[in-house]
Amino acid sequence: MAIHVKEFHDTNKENIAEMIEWLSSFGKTTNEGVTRLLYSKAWCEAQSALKNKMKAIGLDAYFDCVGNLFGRLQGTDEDHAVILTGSHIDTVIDGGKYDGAYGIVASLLAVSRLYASFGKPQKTIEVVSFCEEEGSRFPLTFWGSRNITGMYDMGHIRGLVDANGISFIDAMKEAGFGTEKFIQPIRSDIARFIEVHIEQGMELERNQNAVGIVTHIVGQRRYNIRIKGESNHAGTTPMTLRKDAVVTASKLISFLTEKAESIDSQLVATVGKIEAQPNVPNVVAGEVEFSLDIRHHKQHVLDEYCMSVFSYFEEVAKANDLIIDWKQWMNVKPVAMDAVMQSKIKALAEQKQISFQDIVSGAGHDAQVFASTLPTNLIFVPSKGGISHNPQEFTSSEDLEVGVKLLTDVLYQLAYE
Ligand code: HGY
Ligand code: MN
Ligand code: MN
Repeated sequence: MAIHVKEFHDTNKENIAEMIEWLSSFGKTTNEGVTRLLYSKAWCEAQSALKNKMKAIGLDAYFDCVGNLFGRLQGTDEDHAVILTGSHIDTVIDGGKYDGAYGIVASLLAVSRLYASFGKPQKTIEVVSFCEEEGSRFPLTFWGSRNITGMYDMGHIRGLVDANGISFIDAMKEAGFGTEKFIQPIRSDIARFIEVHIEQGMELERNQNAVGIVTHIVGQRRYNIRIKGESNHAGTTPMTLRKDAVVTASKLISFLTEKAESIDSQLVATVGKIEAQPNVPNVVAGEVEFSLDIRHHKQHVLDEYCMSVFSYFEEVAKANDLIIDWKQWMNVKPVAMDAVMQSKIKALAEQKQISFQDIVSGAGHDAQVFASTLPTNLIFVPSKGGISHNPQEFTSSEDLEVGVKLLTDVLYQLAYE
């Protein structure tokens, strides 16, 4: 089937790399990273600057009441459901310039090129800047996309506070959201979602492919684990009489790490955050709290791993007369991307001589929230050295531009043909 691909003249003076630099200026850290946490000052400034950018392109820009930002290019067929494209505006603490931001900027550029080259589409396209995906400020992820799909509402944030004790609801109100001033977030008029994102791994670079067409996104489970032992004097408490929460934590962390390595080579388990109390050198730690992030693209592997880890935790607690409890605060199932569209994207890539491969996403994405309810696709561009969630995160402007070009072709096919 001959693919109908039209050349687009790029009317944008700005290019993708300049736009990435511009967006990364909101929340820039001292070591060239980016910290843009939900409802923070940098977040507010970035969202309002993007709204102006959307208006400048000629899109109808608007917020919903949780702070998702949309730029709408109305189609001539008013009744057809919306083709949604975009990514998240929030970042991890001291993260990179591209995670999330690239997907938003690439979608803006693609839509502005299409509008400049072909005018109004048949089907409405909306560019979205999701308010939050990472779970970096509050212990809750996908706040933006899960509100749009109706998986979350205001009830899910009750009692949540950030590291400074600021409540989720107060932070939202402080940023001007959470009020009837804006439309409700839940949507039933979306036909499909497509996201471009940096790979955040090193497969594309290693295989020298320009894009990754994602087949599945891994399932993810995140926990907070708390160990309650007994604080005591470091000098006068014999080793055999201690209830040392740090020693216990080290046992649990060694077990869960070895178990992950032995159970399946593609399973990953990460303890990224750990706090000891009272956290002073001459006191046996009475309490330790640590995070656990577990990922795999098969549900039964996640189930098997969690079962063995938590039964081990129970054994250790019993044998050492300690309290070990855990709270799951994230549970996202592994999902498959839309296979029909995957093959169309491959055909477009071939047509444009863009090297591509299938790829499983080890990172979580808003695309996995939509994939459980509507046809969804995710396209990766390479990350230099596979580095991400780090100020060193980098993708060349050539690689960024390939992703924009492919997204433009895909949106043309979806909304103009
Ligand atoms: O943690 C992740 O997988 C994503 O970057 N939020
Ligand atoms: Mn991320
Ligand atoms: Mn991301």
